[in-house]
Amino acid sequence: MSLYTPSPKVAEALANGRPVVALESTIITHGMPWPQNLEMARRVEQTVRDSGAEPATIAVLEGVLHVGLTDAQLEKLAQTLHAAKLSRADIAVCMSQGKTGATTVAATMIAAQLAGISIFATGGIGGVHMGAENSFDISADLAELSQTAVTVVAAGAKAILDLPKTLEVLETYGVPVISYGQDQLPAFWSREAGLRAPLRMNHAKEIAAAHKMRGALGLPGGQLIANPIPTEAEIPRDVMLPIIRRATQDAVDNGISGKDTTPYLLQRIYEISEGRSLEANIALVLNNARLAAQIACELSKS
Ligand code: PSU
Ligand code: MN
Repeated sequence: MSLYTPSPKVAEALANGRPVVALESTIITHGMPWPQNLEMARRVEQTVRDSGAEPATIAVLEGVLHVGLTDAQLEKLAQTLHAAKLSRADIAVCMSQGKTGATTVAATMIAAQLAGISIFATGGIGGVHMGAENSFDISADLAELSQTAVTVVAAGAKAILDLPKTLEVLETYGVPVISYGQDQLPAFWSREAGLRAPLRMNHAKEIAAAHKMRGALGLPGGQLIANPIPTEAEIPRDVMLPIIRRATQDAVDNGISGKDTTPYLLQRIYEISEGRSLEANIALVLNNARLAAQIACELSKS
């Protein structure tokens, strides 16, 4: 029994050593409203192709772990109302029970590694939530980055999180956090988090070389590439902070916890910002897809 099913295009690219970029699916089912979610997913895939790599959107459909979806599968997933949100803890259960679920950063990394894909583009990773000193809510994405050798291109950690604590945990786990083209850590919708990133690189080639060096050293984890949202699409931090604060308070008032927290906050921020956060979210994902494809191309050169 094969553990995963590659799409015909992904199978061909992998067999020929062509660059492939993994893409997550929680952003499709738990992040954006229909039909913008499908439109975004298609544009992200096209951006990867335009940049010279093959996109592999990952999801579990009726128990089958798909690495690369056909357009019909993508459309069906985008319309699925009750897909499960799959992290490391959930993926095997979903597959063994024949259910449908969308993969988070952690689960997408697991599937990518299984299929031999080294690069993955997403919006923002999960991390340490505000108030984690009481709730203990720390995303499994961080532990995954410490143990699975996939380079993840994101616009930093989602700015709904406690970013200083997220950086500390990543440091403890030995995950390189590399800001792309600037010294500041980006903050998802905003270019600057008000924090210096631990590392900086300016070229896809350097990122690919560092990925290979980790492998050569036998280090198990991945790298986080923090790619700032394009200037013309950003929502400045001083505009976002009160919106994030209000959404966070609403989550507390409504007793939201666990896996529901991230989707709830993103949805509330979308409502409070009157759709502006969604536009920025789409722009940053496309930007990350482009950089991830460039890194994948560099990696496949040697
Ligand atoms: N993007 C969205 N909504 C989400 C996520 C991304 O628009 O829910 C997911 C990502 O897949 C990320 C996950 O890996 O949130 C983190 O959730 P948690 O903190 O529950 O681990
Ligand atoms: Mn959590």
